[in-house]
Amino acid sequence: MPALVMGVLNVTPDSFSDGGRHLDHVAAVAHGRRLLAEGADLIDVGGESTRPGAEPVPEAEELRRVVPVIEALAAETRVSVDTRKAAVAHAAIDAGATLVNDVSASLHEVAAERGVGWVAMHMQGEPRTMQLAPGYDDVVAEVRDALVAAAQRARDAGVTEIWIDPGIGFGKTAEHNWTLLAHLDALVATGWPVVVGTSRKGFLGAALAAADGVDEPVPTDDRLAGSVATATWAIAAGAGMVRVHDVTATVLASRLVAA
Ligand code: PMM
Repeated sequence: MPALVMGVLNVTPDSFSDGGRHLDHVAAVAHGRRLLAEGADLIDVGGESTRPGAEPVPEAEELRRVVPVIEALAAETRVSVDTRKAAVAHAAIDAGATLVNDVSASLHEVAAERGVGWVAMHMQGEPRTMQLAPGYDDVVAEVRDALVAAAQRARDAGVTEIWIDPGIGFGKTAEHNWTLLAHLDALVATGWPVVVGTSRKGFLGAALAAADGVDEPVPTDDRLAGSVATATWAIAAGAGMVRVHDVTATVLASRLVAA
């Protein structure tokens, strides 16, 4: 079976005009439907940016952003909620989400209590400061061991659908990211299903620029080739799901790898 493609739907001020207003919801739902039409298997709805340096979003604001969008899309497809807050996860599940995509890898009890799936993503530190000085002795072993421990905790708590994700760009240098991608087999070998998110991330902008011999990172919108190449790489290494903005090309890549 081809790897699943999770389409990214960020309902944040920098993605639409001002997350949380009715028009933003209409635009967000329309974008989610577009990702579905492009072949996404599920839509990942998030209301708090976790980009390096991002400030935390208050709970009420995050709820206002994501709940109406999840309600609309969950009637049409599987929806995951990208959140670090238990209350937001609960409200998202009430609205129809069936997967908690948890970049803090701390919400397994919510997933257990509500009988939904859980993605445990690895992050060193927290978004506001995580890129200041990431450090590991052995990034592959440390990320793998932390994820296996998290997955076991979730299984023991009663969660039946558990994914692990190396958290590309979350408290990692570009070299850490490339090393993790080069050794994804170590995560796949744990037996837990693996999710990978490289889409449009900064390390691709830098690598694509270096390949072109320029200093300035390639802008976000011009990272399609790098996003699809690394998603294809991850799927070929055994990832069961990739989290992407560019759904059409990634779905084709996923089918090609399966073929
Ligand atoms: N990356 C971002 C947000 N959520 N969730 C998972 N499971 N894995 C990721 O790699 C991941 C994530 C940041 O990317 P964005 O700002 O483009 O959404």
